[in-house]
Amino acid sequence: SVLGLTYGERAARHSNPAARSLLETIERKRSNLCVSVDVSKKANFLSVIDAVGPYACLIKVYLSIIHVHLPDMIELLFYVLFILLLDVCTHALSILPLASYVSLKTHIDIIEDFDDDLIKQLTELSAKHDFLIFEDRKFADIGNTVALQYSGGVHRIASWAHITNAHPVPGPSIISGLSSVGLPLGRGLLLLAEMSTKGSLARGEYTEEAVRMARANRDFVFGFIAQRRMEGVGLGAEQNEVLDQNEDFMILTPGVGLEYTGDNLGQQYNTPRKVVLEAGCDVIIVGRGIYGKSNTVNVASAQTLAERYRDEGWRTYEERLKL
Ligand code: 5IU
Repeated sequence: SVLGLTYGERAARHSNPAARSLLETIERKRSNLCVSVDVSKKANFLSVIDAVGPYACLIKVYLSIIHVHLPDMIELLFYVLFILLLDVCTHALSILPLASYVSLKTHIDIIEDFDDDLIKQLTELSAKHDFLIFEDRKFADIGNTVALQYSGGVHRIASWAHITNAHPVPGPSIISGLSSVGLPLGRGLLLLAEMSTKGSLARGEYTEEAVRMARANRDFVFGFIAQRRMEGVGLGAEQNEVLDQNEDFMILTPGVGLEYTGDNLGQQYNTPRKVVLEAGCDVIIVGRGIYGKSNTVNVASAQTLAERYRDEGWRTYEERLKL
């Protein structure tokens, strides 16, 4: 089984460049820790990443929670108003007979207005500390829309994020849309097969379908956000499906904490030990367990905790190898 192999040995089993590079980074840095930086102020965001970078193989970000600067915001508002006005006019003309119904739908993410400095600094930190960047965008729309969201808009995610993720809910077309942008750039995709939250609907047949979708797209989808390994999942005897011995999906697992069991908004935590040893996951994703819960980020303590999670994750992996 995959669990008997080292991360380095598994790198050669992946054709996707982002997957290979992640596995090599894990091996080189002896770290299976991904730090999740859900910090909304640019200065804090960058200083946490600079502090924890040496201990992480991967940094997970979600750039939409970074506040837009005020001047940008005003410009953005004018732009949105202009688009809305245009949309109202065209809608009003075309659906005049149905005048009671005017609907507007925008994707604010695909509007061009962004200061690239944050991306520049993030990319510099990624080179300085030797980690990959994972934008936790959780795409969930039709293929055409996600391709636009991934390539363009404010954040131009595909241009800097080595890895991103998507909900399987729209079906295989979401992978086609994203891979049309990401594959030529050497990017990789994770599917959200399960969630860590209480009452999650991503279970049972939904999870099985997610794994089947990934199997059909192994050049681009190299793993899952999940709480356990997926080797046997979605293989039905009735369809004569057997496990391909070369299959090696990476499992990246959020909901990891040493101290807490959850928060008051449905998050549930497991220890690194449980996640890596019992559930056989490959990368632990840790956020508030490292950068804390308050608005004022304590960089020194984030650094100490990142080191602690890295050591715990790596020790447990070495223990797993010996099983
Ligand atoms: N995240 C989860 N659970 C999931 C998925 C994503 O916690 O099932 I999918 C994200 C949310 C947050 C990070 O960005 O992982 C976990 O942060 P904390 O360690 O602070 O709970």
